[in-house]
Amino acid sequence: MMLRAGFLTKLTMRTMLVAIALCLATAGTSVAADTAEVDRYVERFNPDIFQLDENGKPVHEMKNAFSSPASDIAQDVATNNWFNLFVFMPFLILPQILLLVVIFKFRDRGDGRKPATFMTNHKLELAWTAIPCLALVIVSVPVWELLYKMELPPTQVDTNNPDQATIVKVTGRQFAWDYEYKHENISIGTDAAGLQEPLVLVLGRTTLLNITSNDVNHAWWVPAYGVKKDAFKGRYTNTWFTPTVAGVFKGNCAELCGPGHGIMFISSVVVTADEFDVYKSLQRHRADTFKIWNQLQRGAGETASDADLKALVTKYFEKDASDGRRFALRYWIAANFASLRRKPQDRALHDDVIRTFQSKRDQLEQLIATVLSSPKPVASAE
Ligand SMILES: [Cu+2]
Repeated sequence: MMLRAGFLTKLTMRTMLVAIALCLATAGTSVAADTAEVDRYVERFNPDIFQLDENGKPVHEMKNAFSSPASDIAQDVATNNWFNLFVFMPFLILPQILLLVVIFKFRDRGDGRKPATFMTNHKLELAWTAIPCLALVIVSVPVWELLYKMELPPTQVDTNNPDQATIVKVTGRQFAWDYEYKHENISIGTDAAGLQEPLVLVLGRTTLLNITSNDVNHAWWVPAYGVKKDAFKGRYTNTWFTPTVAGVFKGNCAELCGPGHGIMFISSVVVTADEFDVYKSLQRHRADTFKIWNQLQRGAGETASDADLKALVTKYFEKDASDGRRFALRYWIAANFASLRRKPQDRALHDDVIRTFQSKRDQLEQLIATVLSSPKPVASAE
């Protein structure tokens, strides 16, 4: 009997151990999968546009409107370009053929014949003036049409409806771009490391840009969108396009604006409407994560105290403890660290970030879990 009881206890203990091990394993995977999800969104909304693959090639290449159009306007620009090429190609090829014919047909055959010496042929001159003129007129028709189209978005797009149109105020400054989304109330510019943030747009949703400058003249140019527009101080220029391809698109300032002009990059990310909803939620909580971020990423070598951090995290969730807010905090910490790792502005800080990123992140993840699992404090009467 005793033996049997002992065996049973052993069995129960073993089962319990297995169960605990299973629980731990599942918990481990879920945390890992969770951070992977955060990292996936960081890569989606703020990709490293200078990232190189294992062969040293850029992961995100600069695409152009002709070979890889990524908007309706770019598609029109590409079509226009092929049409122009088709119309003008005979003017390139025909003279070369005629030149070969003349060289062959009127060559010196050694029979004493004298070459012709006439200078003019009015009919011929009229023809080779009129035909190119006609070609220019033919080509100008679709070009004017496209230039006109570029001015204003299609009338069927309701620009007051955020599901139909994204309106962004674009402000150039030496040497970065600031973006303000009108409907969404989002303001972005440079990230935690002072690097340019991408303009995030929605696939198939018409985008209107109102472009201006804070200082000197700039130009907002993303070749794959087929858009290049000047930015002047005290004035607005307008353009629009509808992204037709999801992905990362690079551009640059296209108006010489000072010593940093060459590195006044533009990047833009086209996402689905669902992803954009996540993006909006992240932006809504962003400002509230600053204090926690500052505490977490103190000077090189310094470590944030658990107590200070916990107080800030608790305060952060006092406003609302939703999943979206939780995800936003984890996202911004990961995104900020990702930016700092990309650009070593301060060498010591950069090395510190590389070395301590994982432990700091774990510290925060732990704190978030603790704060959210602890019972809500009773609101004080004050
Ligand atoms: Cu510039």
